[in-house]
Amino acid sequence: MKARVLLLYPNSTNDGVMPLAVGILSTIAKDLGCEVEYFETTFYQKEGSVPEERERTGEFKVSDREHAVQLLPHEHLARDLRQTLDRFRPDILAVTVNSIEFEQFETLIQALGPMEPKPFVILGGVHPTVAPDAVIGNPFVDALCRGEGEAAWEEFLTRFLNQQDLSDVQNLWIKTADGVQKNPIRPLVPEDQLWRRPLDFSFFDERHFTAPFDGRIYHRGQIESSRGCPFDCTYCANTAFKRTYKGLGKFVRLRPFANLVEAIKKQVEMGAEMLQFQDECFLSIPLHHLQEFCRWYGAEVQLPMMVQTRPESVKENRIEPLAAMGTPVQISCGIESGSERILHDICKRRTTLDDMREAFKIIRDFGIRSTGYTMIGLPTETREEAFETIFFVRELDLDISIMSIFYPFVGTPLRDFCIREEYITGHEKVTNFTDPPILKHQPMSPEEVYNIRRVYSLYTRLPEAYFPKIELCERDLENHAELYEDLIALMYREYYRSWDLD
Ligand code: B12
Ligand code: SF4
Repeated sequence: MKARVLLLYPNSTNDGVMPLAVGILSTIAKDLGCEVEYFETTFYQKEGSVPEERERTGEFKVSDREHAVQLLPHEHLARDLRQTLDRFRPDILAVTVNSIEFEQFETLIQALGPMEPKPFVILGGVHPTVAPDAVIGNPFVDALCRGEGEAAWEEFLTRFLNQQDLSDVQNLWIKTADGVQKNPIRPLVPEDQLWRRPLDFSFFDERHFTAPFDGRIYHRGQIESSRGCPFDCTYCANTAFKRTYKGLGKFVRLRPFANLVEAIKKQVEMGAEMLQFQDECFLSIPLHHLQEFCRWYGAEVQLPMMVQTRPESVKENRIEPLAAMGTPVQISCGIESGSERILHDICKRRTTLDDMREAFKIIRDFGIRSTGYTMIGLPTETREEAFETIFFVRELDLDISIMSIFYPFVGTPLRDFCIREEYITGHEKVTNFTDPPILKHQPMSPEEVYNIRRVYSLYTRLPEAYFPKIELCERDLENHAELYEDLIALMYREYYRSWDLD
């Protein structure tokens, strides 16, 4: 049998990304002889896109994104998907979703109305992994894949094409005449096999590489050099993945060097001007691998690169090889909070504020650009503690810092805590990192949390003499819109360091 597969990515933002899952699923399906098409919601206008909100609030420098990517009217979205379905008539609709995107998917499917003939609908990604009951509960969904898809998708498709029984494919939850068959998860794919197939990037055009960054538009490539994170933060989905995969093999896997080199070369051929590494903790890889990578990258590639890592992994001997490449590097670290109580009692981080001071000092001393991620609205957090975060960030002298409003993702220990303490019911909508918080009964009201985030860039960058004016904007932005714009303009003019890539 031949099969037509429609890959669907219900992106919640207007920023073009190339979900690696799409490239992986497509390669496998094409290798098995399937006809594959791709539909995504990215370039349809939508409310509440986080990167745009961060530009409005002075955390990201405004780029000419509207010029770079023409957005289609939101009303066309369901119509265009319907047309694609009617024209392509897929046998399988394969959807990749994080939590927020699952809600987009449900809304979209409702807007579509009945589908004849209905394709076999299978969902995979973070949300089906951490919240399988909610996903399989959707009447439109036939199956879901928990955890990694490389081997499960291949086995599912092979059986589908051969019209064999699908009910016991490992990793899959699948609806059968006898109810939902919940199959166990197979062992993790070992690192020497995980990246063996090159990804199919054929669906991604210029818009997907378009990255508004630091006031300019770049052609940005995305790359995975390792998978999995060794830490267990209480607010992170990674903790749920690790629980799911307990006893099923090595969780943190390192991409073999030769394979990584080929993947980077491909990005360069596709015109990348900078590379964003998707790894959650780039510097946790063994030192000799890092040194080997830096020697090669510094000599052969030299494109600006952006990595994320934990402050604990920042050590002089790991930053030195990066700096020695002589190519611009940006390192982003999760700070989360400047309050020791929140950091230790709520986030269960073992790191201290002094450790983070040291980490960012090392980054700065080596002339590397730094980004710090913080959160506000964590359970039990007070206004004083939120300001401890603000003052901590001021002290660190970061190049970029963004603040996100805490949302308790399914599968995380902090969500269980919030439900136990009745801060949430567990039935709230998934929100974006810049939306008002969902937690009830907190020392700070939802408005206060929301308002502080909107002026975070001003509180963290402008001299303290401006605090009374910033507070006016914080408490009543609607009536101080002009002052707010002036302060943001002042901040960019006098107190912002652009990344000089020329
Ligand atoms: C890189 C990254 C980003 C990048 C790129 C995202 C992208 N869409 O490509 C950027 C910076 C844009 C980003 C943004 C956001 N991210 Co992010 N991101 C990641 C990160 C670090 C890696 C993702 C990745 O590429 N993994 C590698 C790929 C191959 O894995 P995968 O997508 O899971 O796919 C595998 C399986 O899930 C499965 N699979 C996936 N889909 C399907 C479909 C089918 C049919 C099948 C069979 C299998 C299958 O097979 C794949 C291969 O094994 C993850 C952390 C993580 N460990 O997942 C967070 C993560 C996914 N992000 C997260 C969040 C919250 C966000 C934001 C919502 C934050 C925000 N509010 O701004 C936004 C969402 C906006 C958006 N458009 O995506 C959370 C999601 C939590 C949740 N429960 O939903 C994660 C898990 C981080 C965390 N630790 O909490 N992100
Ligand atoms: S270090 Fe980052 S990816 Fe790893 S568990 Fe903590 S928050 Fe999640």
